[in-house]
Formats: sequence, structure tokens, C-alpha cells
Amino acid sequence: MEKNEEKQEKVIIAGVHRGLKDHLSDTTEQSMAELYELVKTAGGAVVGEMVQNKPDIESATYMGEGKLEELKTAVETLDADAVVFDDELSPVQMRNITDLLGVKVLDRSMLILDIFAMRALSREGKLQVELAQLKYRLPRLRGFGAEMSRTGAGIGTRGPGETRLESDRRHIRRRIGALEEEIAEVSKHRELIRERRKKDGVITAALVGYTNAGKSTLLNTLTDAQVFAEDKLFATLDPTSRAIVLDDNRQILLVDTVGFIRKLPHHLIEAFKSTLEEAVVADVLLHVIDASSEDTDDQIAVAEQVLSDIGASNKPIIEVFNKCDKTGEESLKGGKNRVYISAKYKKNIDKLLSAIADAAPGRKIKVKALIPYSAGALMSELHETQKVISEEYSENGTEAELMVDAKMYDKIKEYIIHNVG
Ligand SMILES: Nc1nc2c(ncn2[C@@H]2O[C@H](COP(=O)(O)OP(=O)(O)OP(=O)(O)O)[C@@H](O)[C@H]2O)c(=O)[nH]1
Ligand SMILES: [Mg+2]
Repeated sequence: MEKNEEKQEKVIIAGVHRGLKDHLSDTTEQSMAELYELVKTAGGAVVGEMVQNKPDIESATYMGEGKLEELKTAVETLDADAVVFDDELSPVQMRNITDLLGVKVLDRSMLILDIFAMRALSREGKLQVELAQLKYRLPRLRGFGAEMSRTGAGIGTRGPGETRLESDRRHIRRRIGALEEEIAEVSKHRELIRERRKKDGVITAALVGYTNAGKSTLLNTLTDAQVFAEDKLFATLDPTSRAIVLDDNRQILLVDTVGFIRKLPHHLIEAFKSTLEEAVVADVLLHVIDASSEDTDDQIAVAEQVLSDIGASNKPIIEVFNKCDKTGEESLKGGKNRVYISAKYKKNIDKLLSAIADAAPGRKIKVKALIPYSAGALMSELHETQKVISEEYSENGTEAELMVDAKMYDKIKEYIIHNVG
């Protein structure tokens, strides 16, 4: 056996279906299927599943006591190493359930944080994950009894070490303070980069959307950049950006972002705010949607909710229905703000690019102009900042077909022969 190969943990997933009107906050077939995927992504194997139908959650034990007894039996019969709950457990619930079940108890938030901890690569990503984990753990310290420290490895334990956590709450508070300062420092740096981009007139488009929708694959397809794209949840945690050049020479900086997921507690969104900030400051949003999922409508709703939560819902947005190779929708025409594509099989990428060209600021106009030789500097400026499609030297000057932005259009107005198209 390899030295660092961990034994695959056997996990039971559990939740309470309350029959809520807001089904996105409830435990449903979809949320359990997603929890299953989250466990798999974290490296565990789901060996059992238990959902209780119950209008309210027990404040002390989350599930009803009878159901918990059933769960305990299941843990013993299936020889499970851990139980993962579909909602965030309160510190009290966590402690009581751990005492009763005698195995490791995790909840949805912890699982997501655990995956984040595996995925974070950049300094900022790591800092954010550590901060979110510490904030989550601080009120729950007593919840992690012998079970957590004894195993010392596996799901729910990645990131900052346990022993240190348990030794001293004050130490954790200090660490939280230090992390917050460091994150503020990194954010400031990022802010500077953004300001520079703005000054340089760089247009940014952020790829946003539900986890696994195909954002990174699309970024790859659009730029040939090699960004980590995988059939796993939260493959991307750190914002990656790559520039593309549109037909009219406008440069667009595409920024990949962390995927959204339902039941993402507000404090987690808060922790990733500086990453999601990229979406808030972008000129255009590409909302990437997995059209082949059975869950498409809910995923759209969750993404729109998160966008509105972070204050990014009032900007030009293109709905990019992806994975249409699976649904056959790639034949659909789409429209100004909606395209049907396959990022993986590179279908309708041209349509997406023209939608981006329409939505991004600084759209250029095609004109035919006669630039007199006396305005030589203007011609070089046109080459540098605009797009020169063709140029011919005539007696009276350079006859050029150009794509120019509004500002340049004004500047060369007197030389324009006519607009094209
Ligand atoms: N069939 C098909 N699969 C696709 C397409 N685009 C992406 N995928 C697959 O969907 C999975 C997820 O793709 P990613 O690009 O990692 O998704 P993401 O939105 O970046 O996911 P996170 O970073 O986890 O939020 C990968 O297995 C891709 O190969 C597509 O157009 N068609
Ligand atoms: Mg990704």
C-alpha cells in the first residue's frame, strides 16, 4: 500500500425532508444526490442513505430520536466510519449526535469546506478556506470528541490541524484575526490589479454558475488555457483568468470563479466574497448552465440567488446553456442574451463570442474612411487601439476599412466615407 493512501471511508448520508415551500432549502432527492456526489468528491464511499419525513428539525438532535436509533443500527450493520447530514448542524446537535452514534459526524458545510481545502491552490484561496473552517469549528470545538482526534485523517479533517484547534480557543481567535488581516491585504492587492485593468480599459467577463456546469471547460475552449476541469464538484476554487481577443480587436479578460451550490450557508459565501468579487466587478457575466442536468431550473435559481446576494445581478448577463451535445439543444438558435453551446465539443462557440461582443462595453463600428497622409499619427493610433481590416494607398490618403469604438468614431468623423453594414 502506498504510504499516503487513505482507506476509503464508508459514509452514511442522512437528512430531514420537511416539505418546505422553499424546496431549495429542504432535503430532497436532488439535495441528497448532490450530497452523495460531495462525499464521493471528498474521497468517501456512500454505503447508506436515510431521510426522515418530518415537518420540523429537532433543536437538540436534528432528527427524531427513534430515527437516530435506526441510524445507529445502520452505522453498526454497515460498518460505517462517518455520517454526513444534509444541513448544517448546530454545535449542540453535533455534540449530541456524535455522543449517540459514536462515529464521526459531519454536515454539509464541513464537507464543502473539506473539498475547498483540497482544492485551494492560491494563497488567497487557502487563507479563505482556513478562515471559514476556523469560524465554523470555533463554536463546535467540544463537538469534535475522541472520534475526530483519534482518526486524525480523512473527510472533514483536511486543512488546519485538530490538536491545535482543541488546545486553545484563544489561539484560534488570534489566528482568525491574523487571517482576516492577511486576507484584507491580499484583497487590497487584488483591488489594485483591478484598478490597473480598468485604467488600461480591460473588459472583464466572469464565468459564473452552479458547480460542474462547465465553466472551466468553457474557459479552456475559449482560450485553450489549461485550467483544471474535472467531473467533480468544486474543481475550481481559485479565480483563474485568461484574455481573448474579439473580432473587433477588443480584449476581454475571462475570469473563472468558484461554483455555486444549494444550501450554501451565508457565512461560506461571506468567506469567498473576495473571490466572488470578480463577478461583482465584471463588465459582463456568463452564466454557465448545465442544460443536461435534471436539476437545471433549480441550479439556475440558486445561481441567480447567489448573484443577487453578492450584488452582481444588475449587469449584462448571458445565459450559456452548456452540454447541449447531450440534449440536442445546440440546434436551438438562442438570442441576444442566451446561447446553446457545447463547451466540450466546441459547438456554437462563435455564437457565444458574438453574444459577448454585443454585451461587452466599447463595441466597435465598421466604417470606411479616407485618412489623409498628413494625419500619419492617427493611422498608427488606429492600428494600435482599433482594428484595421484593410488599407489601400490612394492619391488622397489611406483608404481603410476599420472597426472603431465610439470615441474614435468621433475623432475620425470628418474622414469617414460611410458606415459599413
Ligand atoms: N458532455 C459534455 N460535458 C461537458 C461539457 N462541458 C463540460 N463538460 C463536463 O462537465 C464536467 C464539469 O466541467 P468543469 O468545466 O470542471 O465545470 P465547472 O463549472 O468549472 O465546475 P466547478 O469548478 O466544480 O464549479 C467535466 O467532466 C466536463 O468534461 C459539454 O459541453 N458537454
Ligand atoms: Mg471549474
